[in-house]
Amino acid sequence: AEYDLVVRGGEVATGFGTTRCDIGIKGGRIVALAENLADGAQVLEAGGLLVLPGGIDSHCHIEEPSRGGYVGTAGDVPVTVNEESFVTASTSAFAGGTTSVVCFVPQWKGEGILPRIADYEQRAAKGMLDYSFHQIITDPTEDVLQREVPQIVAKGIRSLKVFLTYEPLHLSDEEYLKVLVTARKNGCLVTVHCENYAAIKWRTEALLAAGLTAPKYHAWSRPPVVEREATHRAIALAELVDQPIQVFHVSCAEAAEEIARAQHRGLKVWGETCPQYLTLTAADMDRPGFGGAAFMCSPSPRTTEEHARVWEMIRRGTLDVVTSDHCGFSMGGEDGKAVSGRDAPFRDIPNGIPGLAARLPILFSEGVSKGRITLDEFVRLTATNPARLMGLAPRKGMIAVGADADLALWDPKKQVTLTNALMQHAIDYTPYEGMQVTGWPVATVRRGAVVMRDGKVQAEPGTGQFLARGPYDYIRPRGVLENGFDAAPMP
Ligand code: DUC
Ligand code: ZN
Ligand code: ZN
Ligand code: ZN
Repeated sequence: AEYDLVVRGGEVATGFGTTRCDIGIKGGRIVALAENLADGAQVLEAGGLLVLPGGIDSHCHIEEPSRGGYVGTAGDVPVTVNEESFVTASTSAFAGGTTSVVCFVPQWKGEGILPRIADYEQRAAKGMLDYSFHQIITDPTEDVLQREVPQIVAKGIRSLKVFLTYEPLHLSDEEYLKVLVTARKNGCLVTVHCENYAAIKWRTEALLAAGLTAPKYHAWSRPPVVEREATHRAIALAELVDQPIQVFHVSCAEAAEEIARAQHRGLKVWGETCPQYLTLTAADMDRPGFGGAAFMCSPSPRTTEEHARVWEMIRRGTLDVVTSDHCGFSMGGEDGKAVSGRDAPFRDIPNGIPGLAARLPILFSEGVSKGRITLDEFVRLTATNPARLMGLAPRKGMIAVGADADLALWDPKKQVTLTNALMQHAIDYTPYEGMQVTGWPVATVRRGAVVMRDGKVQAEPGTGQFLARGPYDYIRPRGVLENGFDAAPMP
């Protein structure tokens, strides 16, 4: 046969508009887009279905080793590894129509980055998803910045991730500036978790001193103002250095407005949000006992009024990427949410929720099915834009001749009630249990292989590929410098 696989008769949402055609696939790539293609060795009938680029989830925490990573407590915390492995994450992602991820390599204070990356490369290679990495920087020593960062860039890692909060992870302004300068010199994007460390610490201590320790006080410890302030500061320092950044997981309009202002001034600043900031609220954390921990992530879920404002920021294009920030901790067991006990104060409960499989169905249902965004916008938010911003395009994130044949076949009418079983992840719950969605992935194709059909995932562990990223235009500095003085000259 001329093709290994033909996807026939679907409504194809390419990332640049929608058209009805067949897709011819050979050697893992798309080689033809036309009507009435000849048969392939294998045929997927897509009549009545949408055909989308496989989802790109450019922000997820998978099998991430950490030392007290996502709790607010200082001091000696045992080393744990995120229980979502690359194999379970791949299964979950394929079940939800996602085919590539960008996940995180940690750095522990007092150590370099190269030893961790060697470990993490081995872990990731065991999965089925295609993957790239963001390198977290928590200890920007001269050796890390001058010697190690150029080496990870040479490996094809083009994004550095920094935290402006979390006890063992946060950077001072001085440290953040150093990372921005290093990124500029080496041609990397900087991604930023924007919340004010000192403000959250002060409020948390006051809450705990007042006996307000239940999960719902997590939201009280970090209101929108701490996110807005850190977003403003992250942008201002990036402007000073002339370094492109992406602000991660924007939860509220006032933070998004900082991004909009920066974009209006022509800065290379992008904003991401996640389904939790469109569907979950602080009230979800307000339930008896430990139950509220299931919804605890940072930034905190807000209110239904805020959801509408975040949608508006998506509609305006201020927020142009939607990721899961998948960071799962099981409710049961001893290493998950209850690592410090089931009556631990909110400060000691790990932050993060699982969402790899739920991301596309929730955004499609809340967005396209409910008429808030178009199908085209949905594809750009979940695949095309993240692929372009992360330097994975045109290989990933679009349906085009020459691109990898990564596809999600989507039934736009199918009504599904979300359950944990449907998520097919390693975590023992989903925060979206019982949510009704309209629209569901019925098949997933990764580089031409049908890896999911009707919910059944079939892929050999170890078949995921590392996606090396070269230099790319998106993240080139603007060349606009205060006083015309280049304090961070590029080689
Ligand atoms: N927020 C979370 O909720 N989990 C992981 C890291 C983060 O920033
Ligand atoms: Zn974060
Ligand atoms: Zn401001
Ligand atoms: Zn995250």
